[in-house]
Amino acid sequence: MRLSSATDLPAELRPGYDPQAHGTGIVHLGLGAFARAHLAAATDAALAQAGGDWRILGVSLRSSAPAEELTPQDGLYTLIERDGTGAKARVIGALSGAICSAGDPGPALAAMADAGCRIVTLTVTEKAYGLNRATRGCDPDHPAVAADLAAPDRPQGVLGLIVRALEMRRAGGLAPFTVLCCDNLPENGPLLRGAVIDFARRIYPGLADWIAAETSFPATMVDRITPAPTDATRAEAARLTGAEDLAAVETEPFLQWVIEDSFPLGRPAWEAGGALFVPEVTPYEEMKLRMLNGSHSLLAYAGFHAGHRYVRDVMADPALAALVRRHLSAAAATLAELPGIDLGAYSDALAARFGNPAIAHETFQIAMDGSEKMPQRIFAALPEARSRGVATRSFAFATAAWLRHASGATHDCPPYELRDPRAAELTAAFRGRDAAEIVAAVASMGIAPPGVFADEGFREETQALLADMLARSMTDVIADEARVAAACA
Ligand code: CS2
Repeated sequence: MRLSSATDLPAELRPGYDPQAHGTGIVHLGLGAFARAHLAAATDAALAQAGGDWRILGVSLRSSAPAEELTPQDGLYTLIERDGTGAKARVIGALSGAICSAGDPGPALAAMADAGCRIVTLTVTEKAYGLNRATRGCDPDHPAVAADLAAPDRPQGVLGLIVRALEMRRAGGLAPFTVLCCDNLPENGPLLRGAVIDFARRIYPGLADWIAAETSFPATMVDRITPAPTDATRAEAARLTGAEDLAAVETEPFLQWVIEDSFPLGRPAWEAGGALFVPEVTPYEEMKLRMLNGSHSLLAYAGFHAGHRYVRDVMADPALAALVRRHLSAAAATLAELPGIDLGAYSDALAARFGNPAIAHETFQIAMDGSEKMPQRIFAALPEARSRGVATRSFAFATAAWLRHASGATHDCPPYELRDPRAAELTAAFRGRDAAEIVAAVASMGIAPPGVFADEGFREETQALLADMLARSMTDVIADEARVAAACA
């Protein structure tokens, strides 16, 4: 039997409210596993505690699979939380529907332009936005941005959809919705704001001023480790609920969400789901991006190339676990103090979360899109590392491991295809060159701010480590590096 509102679920699995009694107040762009494990889970808790018309219409930008999976289930799906002590499930009722905007953006635009829609949330991954981080505007050469600038009334991409929907609201005399970016970008709200206004200015100049004056783009820090669901996820959901569920997701018990409280049209009581509302998100965001995501990228590149498929396997390898610990300490030393947060305890909690034996999180998944991830995770920490006298070696190690991944070298890992929006340029940087030339070629791509590779000490450390990683097996390089780390500790 397929999961749906007609399924006779035991009380402890059912949403703690009647989903049909709540209207839709949120349109979400990017209906992947993360949104289902994080935003929708927190919204579910808010609906159960405080009610309101805050259900979510989920929109996939490219794939029709989520809508095909969720629609026959009335938007319901099983959320499984797992750790070493076992698995806990509940059925989430926060999704009021699921659609795909590819081919026909009309229904998504209509939902965003509807008076009931008060927030548009996004989890579309870093590369989907079409941001120009240097100008803090949009990137007119990004494929979706270019297509949407040419045909703004049939948008395919994030900026095009938001701007078109805001134009429809303005024309209809409605206030703008709040735009809540939930991707791991630095200063994600302000960055998206700049790109949306820049995009609007190129096609509807009057609208750009209206957006700048009226639309809120709160910054957020989002955190929940969520692997891509597999057949094992669906089998476990069926075992736990007794119903077939093609949209089930599994995740860790931990959830963190820090949000700037700026919602002119209101918001769900997300506190009920664990959200923390603060006036200034940046310090939390830097902590999470540099410590969690920075260590994740380091361990994903080094771990994948040492033959470890999952993050938990990396943490079971003592040499690699020591390098993760070194990185957590180095990253912590670059951060501003945050009242109430003990970075030592945060590091311990991260190491334990990475080691969660019940979560099969693939290193290859985290290794994707490095050109979009490295800047905020690794490079952003360098100025503070320098000004505070923090050793930069771990950042150089992470950078070299990323480049080793970009090189396609497969000494001790399975063959793979480099997944990165700049894969072709990265691959070209490796043609018949030594480590110094490779680093120079990558430095000229503008992925890192100019100061990063202009720092001679950092560049030399990176080059030397890369030369070693290209010449030897990653396992041997890691073993030696763990000795270096132990000697310096
Ligand atoms: C990971 C993140 O895939 C990745 O790059 O580092 O998705 C990470 O699992 C989340 O940010 C955790 O909150």
